[in-house]
Amino acid sequence: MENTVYLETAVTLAQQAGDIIRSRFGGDFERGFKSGPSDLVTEVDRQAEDLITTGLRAKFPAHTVIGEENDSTAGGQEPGDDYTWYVDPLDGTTNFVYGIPFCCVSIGLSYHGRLTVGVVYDPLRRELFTAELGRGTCLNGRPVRVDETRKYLSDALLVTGYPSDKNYGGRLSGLNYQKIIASCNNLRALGSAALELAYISCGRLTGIWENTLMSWDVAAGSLLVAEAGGRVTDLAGNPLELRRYLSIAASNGFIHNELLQSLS
Ligand code: 2AM
Ligand code: CA
Repeated sequence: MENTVYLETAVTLAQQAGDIIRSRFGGDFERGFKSGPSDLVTEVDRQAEDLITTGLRAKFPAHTVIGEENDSTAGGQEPGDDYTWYVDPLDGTTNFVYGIPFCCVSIGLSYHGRLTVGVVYDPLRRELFTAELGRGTCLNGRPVRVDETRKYLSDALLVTGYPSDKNYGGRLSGLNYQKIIASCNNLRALGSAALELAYISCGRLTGIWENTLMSWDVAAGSLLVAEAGGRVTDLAGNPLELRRYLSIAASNGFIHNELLQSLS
């Protein structure tokens, strides 16, 4: 019951932040760099995050709020004992800056380290993905499931991404892309991990892996996948831990072991 209040708040704030993103998409905005020239941030990221974190802190003052652009510990902050919010105000910033319409707002909530609420909102298509622990995943209010027709990696449409923080690019070198591409149906890199996870939850994509993401990139999306009947682990097959530079594999479940094997 209480989770419903949290979900409703997250939905309202995600939609308000999404309104800002939609109104600024394709226009002029101030931009800057974080770890280097590929690691972009804009005034829109900051405005959207301020709106969400201010709204969450006003409504739930005892909760911890971890946001991408105000993260004083660079993702190293420990989750609060009780409720911790993970906010990515604009996931897919590079797409946004280049005018590619694939980005979203992502808001997740954990309680004692367990994800309980997830919201991913694509403001450009007005697609709202929501999940509550134990109550399934919805797209614009209608229940969705992962793709249960593709049972083998050879049928799977996979997606991955590349770190914009070049210090972590070395993590890609252990992967045999040729082997992975040969073993699946095809591979995409769409540029927003949160929205890619949402696409797995409604069956548009079959599986994802990445190995340099932050908690706010995956918190909401991983609950969407799990609640839609899919499976989420790290690349070693262990339960996902929301920490900095995490690795993630998420899928419809059927292909999961094959996916992990092809990445090892
Ligand atoms: P962003 O758009 O908010 O930066 C692309 O594959 C995905 O990786 C996007 O979700 C992107 O989030 C994320 N990403 C890229 N570089 C990152 C970094 N240095 N830290 C955390 N997430 C990153
Ligand atoms: Ca992000």
